[in-house]
Amino acid sequence: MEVESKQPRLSGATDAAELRIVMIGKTGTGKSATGNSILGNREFKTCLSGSSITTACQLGIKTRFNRKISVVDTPGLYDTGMTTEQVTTEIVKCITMTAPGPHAILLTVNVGRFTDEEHDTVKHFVNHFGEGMYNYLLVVFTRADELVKNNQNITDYVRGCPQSLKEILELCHNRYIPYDNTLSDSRLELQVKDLIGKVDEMVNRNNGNWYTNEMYEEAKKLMQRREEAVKQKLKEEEQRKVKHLQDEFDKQITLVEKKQAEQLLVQANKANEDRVAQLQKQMESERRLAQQMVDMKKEHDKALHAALSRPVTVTTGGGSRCSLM
Ligand SMILES: Nc1nc2c(ncn2[C@@H]2O[C@H](COP(=O)(O)OP(=O)(O)OP(=O)(O)O)[C@@H](O)[C@H]2O)c(=O)[nH]1
Ligand SMILES: [Mg+2]
Repeated sequence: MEVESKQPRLSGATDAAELRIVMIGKTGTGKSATGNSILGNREFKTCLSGSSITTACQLGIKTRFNRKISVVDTPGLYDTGMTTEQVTTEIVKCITMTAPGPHAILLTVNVGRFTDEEHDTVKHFVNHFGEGMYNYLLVVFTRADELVKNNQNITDYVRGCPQSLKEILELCHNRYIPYDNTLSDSRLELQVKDLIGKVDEMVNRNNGNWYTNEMYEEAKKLMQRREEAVKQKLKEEEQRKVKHLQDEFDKQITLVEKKQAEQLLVQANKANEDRVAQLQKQMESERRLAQQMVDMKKEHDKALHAALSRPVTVTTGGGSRCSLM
């Protein structure tokens, strides 16, 4: 994705007096209002409604406190009516709009409940801008007036804030500032000076360096590599699932085939047994028949023998009888 902007760019002057700031955060957390207070005029549109007002990056430049201050206001994430991808494409423009890069990335967070969406917002930016962005991050706790109303101070608030927020604060070296956009002009100006002081401390810590386009390109490559790795992992998982299903299917088929073969064997055995029984029956009846014939032959022979052994009496003409032996 090529980073480009139709907005006017800074001349590229990078003297110490210059300060380039990018506002990021969830929708409605006060990015535009805070950007306006830093510039000291109503450069960006803000609104009371919960839905997103800022839909495109906008650059405001003002010379204030002897500094050339440029602020890029960005669209918020969530409740924007735009997809996260669309918002990200737009937000990425903030880097070229602050060319050669922003000294500070101000993350606005409303004091109060730090939601999962707020946490995801930060993670989303870190995914796109890389872990290196923490070096340039300052958390601006907007709606600090509510802390005052609740007799709370920022230290207590941070001490009691969710672990996910504490982790973010730790990663950006505990750089945060309470911020009240409802203050009167004079007090607002003092607050802006405090904020700029914090930003300057951060710039010093970064040896005067700023977040650069190269860092972004590096983060983009890293993200692409991560996405590729995730895609590859998903693909491998999918292939593993398909293979597992195929193996299961083959196993079932083998089982069915084995069962069928067993059934056929049982049937064949049964048919064999029937056939053997039938043959045995047939052989038995044939044996009985043969026995009968033997018996009959015996009877016949016996009768013949008896007949032959009886003396034959022949009556002669004289009335005498003689026996033939
Ligand atoms: N009470 C109070 N209200 C604030 C403060 N900061 C901002 N607001 C209000 O919160 C609302 C949202 O502020 P915006 O500056 O428009 O918020 P945003 O982050 O730019 O919102 P999107 O452009 O929609 O992403 C507005 O009504 C502001 O007046 C603050 O410190 N205290
Ligand atoms: Mg806005």
